[in-house]
Amino acid sequence: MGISASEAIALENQYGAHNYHPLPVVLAKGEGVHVWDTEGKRYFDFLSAYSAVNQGHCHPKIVEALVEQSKTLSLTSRAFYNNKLGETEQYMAQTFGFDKVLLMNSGAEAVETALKIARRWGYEKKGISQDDAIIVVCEQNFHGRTTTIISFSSDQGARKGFGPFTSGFVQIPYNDTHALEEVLKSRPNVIGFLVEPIQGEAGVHVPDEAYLSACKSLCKTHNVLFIADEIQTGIARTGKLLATCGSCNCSDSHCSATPEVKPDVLILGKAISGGAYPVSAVLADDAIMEVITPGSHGSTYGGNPVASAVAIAALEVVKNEKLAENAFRLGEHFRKSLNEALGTSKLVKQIRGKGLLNAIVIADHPESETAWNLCVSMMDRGLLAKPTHGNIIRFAPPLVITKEEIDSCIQIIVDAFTSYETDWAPLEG
Ligand code: IF1
Repeated sequence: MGISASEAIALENQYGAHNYHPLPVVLAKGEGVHVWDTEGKRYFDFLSAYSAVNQGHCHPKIVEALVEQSKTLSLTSRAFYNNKLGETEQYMAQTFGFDKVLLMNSGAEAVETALKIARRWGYEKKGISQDDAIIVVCEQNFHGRTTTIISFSSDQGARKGFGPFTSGFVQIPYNDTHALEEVLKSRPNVIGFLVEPIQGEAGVHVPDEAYLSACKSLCKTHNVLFIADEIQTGIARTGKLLATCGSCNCSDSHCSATPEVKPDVLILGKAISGGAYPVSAVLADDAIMEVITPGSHGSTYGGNPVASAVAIAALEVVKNEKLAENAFRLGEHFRKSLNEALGTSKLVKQIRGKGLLNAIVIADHPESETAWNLCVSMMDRGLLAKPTHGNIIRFAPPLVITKEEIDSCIQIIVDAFTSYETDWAPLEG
């Protein structure tokens, strides 16, 4: 018998920094779309570790790659070549349609890497004077938690007390091509536009259909790099291999691969390794990636043999199990079913999303406990989801979920909302 839930929570409380406020559940096992707590209760996981476990928990093919490579050669550093990195770089470059790949570990590291590449490109290729480069970002962005990245965050909770901040960033409203055009016209030193194809953390904000292609063409007109952060939206989450789905080579029949939306710089993370090992990547063509020269960037673990083996296995699962097509089909079904069942509920302000990245906006104040209480109620019924920004509940199951399983989950969600609504009133003010 392992540690009890209360013991696990007490230990984290005493010995761990308090940088999260988890739901009161202690998980001990994961398999596919399910996780089990320390008492053996089973849940549907509707967070997927923030879309890192798209392939399902502990996917056997990914675990096998992790174990076998770990027993053979785990870490060499890049001071020497190894027999796994080159084939992984080739596999990723060809899968996503770019010349070059730079492997890192966390998503934030990959974002930082992309910013450095963009800045150096701005000085060496666009001719901006040193240290004058500007990168445009969107309000309500989430790109990670390093000091430079929070320097351009609009979330005071992520910034407070962490200054001084890095300069060289300008914020514009999301989903506003006019705002982007204005800043590109007025600021000649802009060298990049960093954007999430869907703003995940902000609450699953899906932009207008033409937004990304309009941004791409504005960037082209003004010789600015279009930098897509697909750390959360990538790897089949939104129903296509990439939410930008430029000239990628995915086999999905519905993929409207439109080359004009191909980013100049693509940032991946999370599900690129299926939740088994931290892997992130920056992809770009030679004319951009060649600004990176020996000694100008690196990482102890970046692109190590285990990361390489796990990433290939994880991407193979996405392709072989047609996860993008499943996400597309079941995402449509999920939103349609919830709208039919909860569209008139007083509790629901909006149901939105793309593929299996969805959210319900609760018709209550962000300061209210309603979203949290609904998540506790769903937890009691066997489904784990978490609120973001107070009144928005994100629903993002592993993409291996079946129609039968998602129908069971829809029932759990509807039951929780329906029973909660009977004696609920919105927070005053
Ligand atoms: C937390 C959020 C999600 C990301 C995008 C970069 C990163 C993330 C679009 C950085 C990471 C994670 C981080 C985690 C919670 C989670 C999250 F709520 F914070 F924003 F998913 F929405 N770009 N997102 O979503 O990647 O360095 O974490 O590997 O920090 O609480 P990372």
